[in-house]
Amino acid sequence: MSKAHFGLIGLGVMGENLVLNAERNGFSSVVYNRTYSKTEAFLSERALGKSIEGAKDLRDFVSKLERPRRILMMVKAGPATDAVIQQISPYLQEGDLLIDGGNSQFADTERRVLELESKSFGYIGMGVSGGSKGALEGPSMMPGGTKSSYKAIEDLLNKMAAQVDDGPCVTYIGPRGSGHFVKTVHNGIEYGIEQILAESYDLMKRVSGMDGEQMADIFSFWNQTEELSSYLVEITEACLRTKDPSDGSDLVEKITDKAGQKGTGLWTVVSALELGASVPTIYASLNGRVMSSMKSQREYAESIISGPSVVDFDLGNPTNGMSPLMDAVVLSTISSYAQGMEILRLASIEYNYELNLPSIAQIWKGGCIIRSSLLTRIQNAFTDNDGLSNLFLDPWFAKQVNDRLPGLTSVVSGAVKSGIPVPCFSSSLDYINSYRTSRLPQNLVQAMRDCFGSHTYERVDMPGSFHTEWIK
Ligand code: NBP
Repeated sequence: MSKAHFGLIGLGVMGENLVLNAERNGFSSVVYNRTYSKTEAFLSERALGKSIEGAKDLRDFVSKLERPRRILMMVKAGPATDAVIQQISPYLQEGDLLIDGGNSQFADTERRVLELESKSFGYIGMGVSGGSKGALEGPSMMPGGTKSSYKAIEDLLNKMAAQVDDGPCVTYIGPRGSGHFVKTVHNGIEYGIEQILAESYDLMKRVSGMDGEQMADIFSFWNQTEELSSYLVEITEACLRTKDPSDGSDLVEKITDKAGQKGTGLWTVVSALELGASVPTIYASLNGRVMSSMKSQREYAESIISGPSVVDFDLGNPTNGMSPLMDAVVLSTISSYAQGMEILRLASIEYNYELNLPSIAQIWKGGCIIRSSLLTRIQNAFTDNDGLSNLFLDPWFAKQVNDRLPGLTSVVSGAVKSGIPVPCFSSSLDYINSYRTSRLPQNLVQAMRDCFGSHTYERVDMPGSFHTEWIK
């Protein structure tokens, strides 16, 4: 019997869909799952009649694969991934390739690449985005590791990935943990955009009194504009149109307002702090989720702490897509992307990842959760100027700020007067206002530091390092 091209470990929602995708693209497969009943169920249902066979144990699994073996692990990140590596390693032979497609922390991947490659196995840490539908129909994939290991799966990944005008949504990202690092930052950007869209919904509902259908119409309008056309805007419209079958009301209003954060958002912010990247929009979205989870405290606080009543301020005419509100969403969304790209730029230098920012923007244009038409502009901005230090310095993005800053400002100011929290809108406004200010008040911070700690300071009018006895 001929051996299979490709092996998959982990029949969760992602693993099942990815292996069906590989098989559809002509790669016969073997699957293994810790709990064998799941393998049996998969083989007798979704995999029935396809070139997919199952294995009861790992010895059987590797024996059914052609050499050098190409094995994709889709298991929970962390200890489960280490456990699978440990269990399969005794059966691997020189040149075999393990691919971790889970949401692993990039530092774990750095460690695993060193360990596995020292045993002459290949190891690829690959971020996968697109959820279950993307996994089946074509995800965006971010593989990192040695180039030779990537070459062994390039054909497979090119066929499995989502396809956009300028190619498949997969490319070699860089060495070691770079693939998982880029996926982490992708998720950080995603956190930001989700919170931005949620803030716009909150304002439409609480300030303008709009219902689900009316709000969905605005998202539909936005989705037809170059600046906001995106998967997340598209699904927000769908969420807002969906009714509770029990009474026909807007289902979203029945959902508890608590959002979890699984790790990648946190890792993005921690990495940004370590790298010295300014990411207030992404941080605000993470904090928004943390604050949302403090439900019982918020309920009690509302009963004892009062705030201003909602004032009637202008969010714009719905027939024009509520332009000030759209301005706020556009500039905040650009801020989220700009901050994510800044993390990648600095990580590329610090970790020697040699990241190609235009290529990363290109592979995010299809298949993944943050796909949007803005990514074509982002790709062009970093192609036109490979030394671009911030997206807002690109002429097209600078014009967006010049045109839309008054709208963002009026929305934040109205929300502040109404006592409505808009953490991503207000952080984005501060980010832009700080970035466009050549003289910030940190001169006074420097004076204080020199006063209490003799930290010294630099002067604007002469070179050198200075200290003053501030308190005589
Ligand atoms: P899960 O993250 O729910 O993982 C389920 C799989 O992990 C099952 O096959 C399970 O086996 C296996 N597993 C666990 Br849990 N512990 C194990 C262990 N100690 N040894 C061996 N296998 C173990 O599945 P998923 O949602 O398909 O996600 C898979 C990976 O892809 C994760 O890292 C996830 O973060 C990432 N990811 C998910 C999405 C998404 O939209 N869901 C998107 C992108 C990336 P069992 O059946 O025996 O319990």
